[in-house]
Amino acid sequence: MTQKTILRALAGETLDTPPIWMMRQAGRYLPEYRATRAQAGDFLSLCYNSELAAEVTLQPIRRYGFDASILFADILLLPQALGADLWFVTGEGPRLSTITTPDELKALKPVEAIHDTLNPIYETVKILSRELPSETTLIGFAGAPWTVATYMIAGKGTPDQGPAHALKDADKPTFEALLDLITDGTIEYLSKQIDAGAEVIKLFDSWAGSLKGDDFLNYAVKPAAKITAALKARYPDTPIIAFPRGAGEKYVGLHADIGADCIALDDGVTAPWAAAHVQTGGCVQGNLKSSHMVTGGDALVTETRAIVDAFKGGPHIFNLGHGITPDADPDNVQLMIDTVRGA
Ligand code: 1CP
Repeated sequence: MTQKTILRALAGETLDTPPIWMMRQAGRYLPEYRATRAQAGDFLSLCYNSELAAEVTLQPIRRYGFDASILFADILLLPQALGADLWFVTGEGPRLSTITTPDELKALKPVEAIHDTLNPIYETVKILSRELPSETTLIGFAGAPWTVATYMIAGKGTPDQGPAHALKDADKPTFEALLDLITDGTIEYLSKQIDAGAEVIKLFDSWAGSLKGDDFLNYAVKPAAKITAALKARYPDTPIIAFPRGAGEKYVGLHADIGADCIALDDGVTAPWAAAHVQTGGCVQGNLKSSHMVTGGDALVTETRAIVDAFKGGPHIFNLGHGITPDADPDNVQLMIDTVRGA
């Protein structure tokens, strides 16, 4: 049976044309997303409305024919399922009740309870596995424990993850117990996504870059490795993409250290460097600056071709180095796709 292109790349195959999808491909830059989000009421209602969440997941597939779709949800639903309060402030972003003391940690729910909240997400996955075109791969995801912990500790997004670093330094046992709880919850959450039909899993460690020295090993690499080991034991055939954003030189060796089939690259490394030092370990994905989706033009075409060229000697999935932003022009996405497929 001919496999889907994304699965072939994740299995280590070098393809003539890299398969392509885009981080945050369902989102505010698309008018059809804004319409469905308005219909749902607010962002969280959209996440928990399985029919509408499936609809916005399908929108970029219909418009562009990407090779993969990513479940529409958010990394902050797991903290909510563990008992944290979660809401979104328009124009500012997420807010959560904070976990910084042993008592607050103890008040969270046990891992087994998360499915009560997260069942609609599994339902979205089931709808998608029925409705996606047969050539499109369905990616499930979660936040990596450190990144999720930074939001649970600070109660919001922070530029330097200061509150999480402060708890790590002031009360390591509480910090590490929180990370362990998130790790165990993530394993159960992702297992249910795979049971429901997710074919690939991606772990987003958006704030891994602020972990220095041994902290990177202990709080980015080890929790991710624990999650991949647990998932591989249960689902040996489900590929895993790890995205330790901002890892820089520490990207080297991560396929093996995390046990991931693919490492996603931000735009802080050059493609030729990553081809020589990271792609040697397995499939890579990412690297194009998201700002090209705003500015477009010759620079987009030149940079897209350069990335395709740099990674042509090994397994590669074309993607951005981070999520597309709401001010992006949908026509620039089409230009990127045409450039990759026509290159
Ligand atoms: O107003 C809106 O419609 C909300 C904007 C939005 C969207 C479209 C948020 C709020 N989350 C999402 C969806 C989302 N989030 C997806 C869905 C699928 C897709 O990619 O198409 C995914 C994979 C995420 C993952 C996510 N959420 C991450 C990791 C990836 C990354 O971008 O670094 C993070 C850090 C979040 C937290 C979050 N959720 C939303 C916002 C604005 C934020 C960032 C907050 C901050 O600035 O720290």
